[in-house]
Amino acid sequence: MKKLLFTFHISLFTILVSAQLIKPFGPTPTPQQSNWHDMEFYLFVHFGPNTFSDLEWGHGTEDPNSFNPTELDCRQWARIARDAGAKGIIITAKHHDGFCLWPSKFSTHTVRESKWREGKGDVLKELSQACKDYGLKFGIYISPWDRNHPKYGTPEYNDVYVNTMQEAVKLYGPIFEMWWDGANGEGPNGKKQVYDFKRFEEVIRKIAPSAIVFSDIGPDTRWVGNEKGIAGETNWNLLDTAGFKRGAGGPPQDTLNRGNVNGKNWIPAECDVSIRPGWFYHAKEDDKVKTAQELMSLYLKSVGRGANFLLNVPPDTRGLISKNDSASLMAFRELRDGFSRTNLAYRKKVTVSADRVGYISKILTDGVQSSHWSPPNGQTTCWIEIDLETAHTFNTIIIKEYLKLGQRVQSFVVEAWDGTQYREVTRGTTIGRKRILQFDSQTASKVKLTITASKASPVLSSIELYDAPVY
Ligand code: FUL
Repeated sequence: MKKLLFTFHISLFTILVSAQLIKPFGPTPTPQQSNWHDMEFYLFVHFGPNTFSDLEWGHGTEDPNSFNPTELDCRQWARIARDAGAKGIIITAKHHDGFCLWPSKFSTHTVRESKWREGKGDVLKELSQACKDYGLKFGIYISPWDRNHPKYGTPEYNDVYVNTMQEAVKLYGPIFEMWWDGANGEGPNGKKQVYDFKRFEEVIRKIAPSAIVFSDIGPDTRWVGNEKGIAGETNWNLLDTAGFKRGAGGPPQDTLNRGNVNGKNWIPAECDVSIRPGWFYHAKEDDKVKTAQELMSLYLKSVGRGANFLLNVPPDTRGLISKNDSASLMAFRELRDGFSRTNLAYRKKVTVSADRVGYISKILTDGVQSSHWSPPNGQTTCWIEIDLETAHTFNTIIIKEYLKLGQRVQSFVVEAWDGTQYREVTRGTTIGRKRILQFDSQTASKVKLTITASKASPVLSSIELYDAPVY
């Protein structure tokens, strides 16, 4: 027995010392970005004077008294978000009209100037507390473009913007994300603002070091190039930003949609879209709320292409999420849970072209997402076969790349065993954090994934198979 144990220790030792460690390749996510990737899905809330004026872009001249939610209940928003499986909420603390949903010292156009709750109301206070109570992360959108502030269009506005951010983060943080919108129109005095984004970035890093900063070009997450919630089928978490600006001077929209294969920075895409046609609530859109099936289809085109899904759900004039939106969200949750309920590959036998020393391919089907597998050093192609033992019917594959070592895979093919040979069922380009692909239903006892091109040895963390509804 002792001898056996000794031999076991020796072989484990040999494996460990000779394990071919995998060096990171290219840009990699920061720990904050890794945490953010894992959030996958969270809500956006557009709320403010536009909710009451039926506008999408307020003029900044709206009477603060128009802001008057009769039954505001941020706990209802948070409860719905949590029940929908969202991991956080980002709110328009200040939209382009300049109205602040908290009594900011740096503006005279805020909840304090409204009659709502005799000027004592504070939406950010209520929502940040509700998020804590419901285990959600809290984020804020503070529009750089401000159609109300008298200093807009002058260098002093940059001080105002910095002060505003600092105040909101200090009073209601920690935040998981700061949202810098790219829209930049005229100011009240007809001037355009020259934003000091370099300074904004330095400040936000200092006051919210764990926050992800969104804008057209990051620095932490990028706009996906459309407001439809759809990432490119090829989607690199990498982006070149040199020479580009936020807003009009940003990279072409299709570049934002797909990223840059050899991009110098880790700036993954976030897919923002509204559950309704508009970003703000409009009663006339009550019957235009996206269905759970439509949301599922967007989920597959965002999260299923390695991006995050930021879904806007605008509260109504009562200050509540209306019933159509909440019903859709609950049904969406059910469809999502049902989609990946039975993983046919779970704990099934895995055979590979070759293992890297110290890496065991069976982790690919063991359901643990934190482990990873890679072929031997220098091999940029490989195959992985999953033996389902008996014939199973499936139409969906979920593949995950281990991003902490960089995004690598450029193309892959999936095949099913027809009893005599393998036949292609689908193929794809990038994998990224999570790639969900649906294809014609197959009944087969074996499946093979071949990585046909990769920038460096592919590093995968899991392969799952499902017989799922098609959206
Ligand atoms: C855009 C804004 O102009 C819209 O009003 C909305 O906030 C959307 C998320 O971003 O750029």
